[in-house]
Amino acid sequence: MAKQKSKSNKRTKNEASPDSQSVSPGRTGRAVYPSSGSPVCPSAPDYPAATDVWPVLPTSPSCPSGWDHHDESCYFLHWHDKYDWIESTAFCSTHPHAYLADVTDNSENAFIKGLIVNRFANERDAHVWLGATDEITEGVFVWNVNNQKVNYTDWGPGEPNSIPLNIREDCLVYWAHYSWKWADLDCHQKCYFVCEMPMYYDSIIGK
Ligand SMILES: [Ca+2]
Ligand SMILES: [Ca+2]
Repeated sequence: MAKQKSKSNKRTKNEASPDSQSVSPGRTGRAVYPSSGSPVCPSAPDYPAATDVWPVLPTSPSCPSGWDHHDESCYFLHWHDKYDWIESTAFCSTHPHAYLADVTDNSENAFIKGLIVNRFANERDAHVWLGATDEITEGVFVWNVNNQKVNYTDWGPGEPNSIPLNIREDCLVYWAHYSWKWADLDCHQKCYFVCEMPMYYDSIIGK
């Protein structure tokens, strides 16, 4: 019985299907699903114009408004209010993928210094936090974002000096007094700070 039923439903190669008219690619851009066989995609000219349907992605990565671009990162110099190091770290983290900045080479250091000098040209004693501390092991500074040891450095004269002076200065800062070279400083001091985020996330997520 089963064999006979199957045979009765089978069409010959040249027999027209009731759905044969809808098998041809449609003009709506959608694949057409016939009652049997594989769906058929429309030919290329039937696709809508890119600007009509597809999301427009940036042609090159960019930074959010108010952030400055260098290399593959975006930077935000927080200059309105001063916060201690922990508060500054938390503030940066409120923006997706951002963190208190790490500085890994001379190019990045020079760029951030440029932001600072531009903003604080008349400041003589201001500090700007960076995201490193030697709180775990005295004298060994580590970037907070990835626990990497601080290799590139730009210490001011005599810095870091918490060990020779036997004072508690565990957090990394730019200091105007040293023409914005680095110093270690008491983490509880209130300072300006710089956040950093990878430019990649801005372009993909759009935040
Ligand atoms: Ca960095
Ligand atoms: Ca110091």
